[in-house]
Amino acid sequence: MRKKIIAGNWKMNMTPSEAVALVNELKPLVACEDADVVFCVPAIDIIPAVEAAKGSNIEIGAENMYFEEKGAYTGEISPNMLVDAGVKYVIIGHSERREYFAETDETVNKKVLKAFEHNMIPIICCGESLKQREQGITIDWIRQQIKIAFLNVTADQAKTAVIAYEPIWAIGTGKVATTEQAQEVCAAIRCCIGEIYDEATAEAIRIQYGGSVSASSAPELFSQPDIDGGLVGGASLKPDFGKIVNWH
Ligand code: G2H
Repeated sequence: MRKKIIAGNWKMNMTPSEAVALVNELKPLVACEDADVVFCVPAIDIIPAVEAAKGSNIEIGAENMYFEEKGAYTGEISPNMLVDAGVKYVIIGHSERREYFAETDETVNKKVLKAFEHNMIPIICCGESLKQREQGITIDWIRQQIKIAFLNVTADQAKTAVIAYEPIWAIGTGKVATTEQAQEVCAAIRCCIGEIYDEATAEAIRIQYGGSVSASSAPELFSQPDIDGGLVGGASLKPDFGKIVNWH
């Protein structure tokens, strides 16, 4: 039985003082024993958010990370910096990073390997555009993203990973994929992991749905056999996030 994982992705929102206020506001609302609750926050909010979340069930995650250890990479954040700040989860390859910051399947793979090397859990994003969905190549596209993201990742590492399926056309648009569409792709992802590794790895890995998840859409989505929770953007900044975490 896989434990659900509900993660907020704050994106580029919240100053450090706003972050502290939001963690304090949401802390009692997201209390929950049967799901892992993660707030992925902007880099500058990590340290105050970790401090504010102390004593609660909230884990603080990062929204991105560089794949080198240290050096002349102006503006980047290293894995060690995140670990030292108290980060356990890191989002890798969100479609906004792929679109605006030129991330590729190859850089995603490098970051995934680096996250595991530092004992962090990557939340690995994949998803198709509207054009790809209309062309009928969604599953092929996602399978390719997954195969490259997991190159050289061991089965033991893969078992602990989180994959977030986020159809790009559903991100921040208010258009949620239908439950059937989300379940179909999440099942295909699990099948692909089974082909790369084995049945036990496919059964262990957690797969989230992301894209305009709300308190009203969460219960049906999260009840699907292959959907193990959600990566939540806009709604993770509001008290509604408590309802999403406690969806059942
Ligand atoms: C998709 C999601 C969080 P939203 O990007 O990763 O954001 O819920 O606002 O669509």
